[in-house]
Amino acid sequence: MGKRQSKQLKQEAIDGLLRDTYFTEKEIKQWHKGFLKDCPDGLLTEKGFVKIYKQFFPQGNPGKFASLVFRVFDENKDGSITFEEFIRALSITSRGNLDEKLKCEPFP
Ligand SMILES: [Ca+2]
Repeated sequence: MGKRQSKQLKQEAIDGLLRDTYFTEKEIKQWHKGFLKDCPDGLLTEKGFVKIYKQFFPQGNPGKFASLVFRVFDENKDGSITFEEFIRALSITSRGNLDEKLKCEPFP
């Protein structure tokens, strides 16, 4: 058993994300809450990612595309996506229509 990592989002992590993305602090915290709900370990696997991605893009069959996007999200190529990697990628891929998505509450 490894040592238990804090699931709390550190203020410095939030500050970094505020700098690198267009999300507000409130949005980041909201996403973090939803992220931990789907990924209690704080790490998103490819399988979990495909599941979330399908919630975003329910039309069509995004399975294969999601796998591709997962590799882009996984910046350091360690096979899992951290919350910070997730938010950075989300900021890039969903720019422009995030408002609508947030209104739909992607993590009910
Ligand atoms: Ca990673």
